[in-house]
Amino acid sequence: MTVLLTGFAPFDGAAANPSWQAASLAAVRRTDTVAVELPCEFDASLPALRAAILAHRPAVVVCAGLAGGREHVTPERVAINLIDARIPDNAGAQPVDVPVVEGGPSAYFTTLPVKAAVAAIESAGLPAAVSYTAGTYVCNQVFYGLMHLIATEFPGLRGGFVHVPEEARMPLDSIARALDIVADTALTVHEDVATSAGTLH
Ligand code: PCA
Repeated sequence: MTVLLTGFAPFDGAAANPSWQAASLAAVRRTDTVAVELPCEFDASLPALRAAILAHRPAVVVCAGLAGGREHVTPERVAINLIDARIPDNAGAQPVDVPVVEGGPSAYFTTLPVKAAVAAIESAGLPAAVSYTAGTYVCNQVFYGLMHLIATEFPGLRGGFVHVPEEARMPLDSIARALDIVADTALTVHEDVATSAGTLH
């Protein structure tokens, strides 16, 4: 397998998580991709991700998560070494102001070509934007943990994170197509495009 796609289990009382539904849909449509569901639990998420990387030895890892309220598919650029959980995870843990990795760097940048991915998703007629925050919950933890695994154990692996909208805002089929495009872009574009995708606040 060349690509590992992950999505999350439902959390916060929801019945489903479109990140997992779309990741599994994208994987069945591709011949080079395996999809793995990660638990929405601070203690279990990164061991599950590491086990999946060891089991499948992918060239590219794209982790996806739900960002309720976002209207775009948003490839994330920056992972921060901070957990500040606003709600408990699925195991009841709610860590506040702790690092993802004790002693790790403050942040990591994605190694996915996020601007090229956004351009390609838009070319397919779907809304996309680069995001500069993955939050401070399990998604950012997994994103940071993935980049730390790449930095310390899996050099050469390309990886990053994509937040996706709720199904009410974007059909699962479209979310799956967007993840498919992110995977293809990661496999084919080795240097990101230099156009601006920055924000002003
Ligand atoms: N979204 C949450 C965690 C799991 C998910 O799909 C987040 O953005 O942190």
